Amino acid sequence: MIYSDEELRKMGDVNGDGIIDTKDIEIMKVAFGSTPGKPNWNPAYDLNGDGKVDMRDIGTAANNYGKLSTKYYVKRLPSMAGSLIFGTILAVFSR
Ligand SMILES: [Ca+2]
Ligand SMILES: [Ca+2]
Repeated sequence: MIYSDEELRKMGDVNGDGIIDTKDIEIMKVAFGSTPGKPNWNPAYDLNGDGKVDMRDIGTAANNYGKLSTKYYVKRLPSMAGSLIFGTILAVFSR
């Protein structure tokens, strides 16, 4: 199962690199307990949108650990396959 970047962000990919891993959980730990107005507050880390970053948000990221978005695959496509796809897209749009 591959998710869109937007879906994955809501599931815990707070740094937006296309995978939910320890980096995301570390970022959220720094913001733990934050609420709007606090210096470490970032609404992107409040996954359930209840106005604070707590165990429920970090739990969501932990439950989704290892899930990937399309971005993760695009970044890792071999350059040849990448340019082939890019060339195809260009060809379609330049018609
Ligand atoms: Ca991530
Ligand atoms: Ca929350």
